[in-house]
Amino acid sequence: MTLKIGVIGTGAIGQEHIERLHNRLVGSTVVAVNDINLDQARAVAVRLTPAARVHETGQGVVSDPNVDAVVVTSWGPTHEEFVLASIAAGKPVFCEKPLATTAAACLNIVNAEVASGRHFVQVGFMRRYDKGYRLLKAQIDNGNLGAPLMVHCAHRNPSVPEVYAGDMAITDSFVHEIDVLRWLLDDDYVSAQVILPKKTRHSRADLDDPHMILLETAKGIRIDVEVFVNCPYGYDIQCQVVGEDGVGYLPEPMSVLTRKDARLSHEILQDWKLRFIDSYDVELQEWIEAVKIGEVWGPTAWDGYFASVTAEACVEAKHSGRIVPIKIGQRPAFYDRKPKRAAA
Ligand code: NAI
Ligand code: ISE
Repeated sequence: MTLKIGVIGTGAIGQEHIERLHNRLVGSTVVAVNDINLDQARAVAVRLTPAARVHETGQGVVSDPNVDAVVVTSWGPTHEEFVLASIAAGKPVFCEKPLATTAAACLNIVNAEVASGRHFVQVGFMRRYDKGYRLLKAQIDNGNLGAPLMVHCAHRNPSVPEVYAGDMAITDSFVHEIDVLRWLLDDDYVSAQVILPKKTRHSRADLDDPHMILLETAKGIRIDVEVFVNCPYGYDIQCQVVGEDGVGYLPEPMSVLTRKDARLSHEILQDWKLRFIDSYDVELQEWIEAVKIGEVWGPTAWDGYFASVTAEACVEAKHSGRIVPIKIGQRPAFYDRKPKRAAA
């Protein structure tokens, strides 16, 4: 069976996902698309998936009887509406991160999914599918590093688009570390603190950049993350786990070492598209396979909610200058289940 997918949002990652879902991965085809910028949606359809129907609205994609499952790749503030509509229509939905832009909106999704009695939602936290993070997690889980004590990370982007505003360094970028470190350490967060170092001259006037974010986990592990989104040299994701017995490093992306012009050098990637290309492929291939057997085993709506609560605490910490406690209610038993194939 070929899974027929409708995609809402044909911008940067929408185009990437349409291309992989339609042309590269096995067992899926894109049959419907929409973007609020209809001209763009039409142009993307012509280029990548000519037979797809271009809908005037995202809701049209969700209710299209030809669509088996929905992929949401529109801007964050639109996610809640399209994910709730997919749940109401009884269709599995893969939603890019963040699940929604407020914790309250994420909770609405959690509540709707729990009330539906079925697991419909997967959030696009693709780092859980990255080979490097998986190898690092194996080192932690098999005890080779001893008990983790500290984690040092960096999340560097060379630049950000105009729509990137306000506290998106936390809610849109750092949200990846929030999710992947919780998964890596199998731990929850209890407090957040944010420090603003001297601002870079490369940043727009309305953005704070960089940020230093400190998290404390329930087990007492201390995490520091530098988020620097106008880092001129490139896209660079670093993670170092310091354990009682050893230190584990996230592997660098593979690249050829060259000797040229009196230099030894490695290429540095310039964006997330190439840095995580394999992770997106694995993430969506596993999602296709899960959906086909009526399952969802990737990051859940609860994980999306947890990330959003943590991000909100970080935003409060940034603006208040205080250490903010992170309090999350009891996880519904609905999310305790062990999926048939717990991939991530
Ligand atoms: P983008 O701005 O390139 O594309 C978003 C598209 O959504 C635009 O074409 C816009 O016109 C469309 N859109 C906005 N409102 C809409 C509505 N009501 N209905 C239909 N379409 C609408 O942004 P980008 O970079 O593609 O990001 C999209 C989402 O994907 C964001 O949530 C972002 O955080 C996430 N993302 C995830 C990445 C990852 O590594 N997992 C990487 C990049 C983005
Ligand atoms: C972007 O939206 C992504 O999700 C990328 O993975 C992240 O590195 C970048 O900072 C975000 O803006």
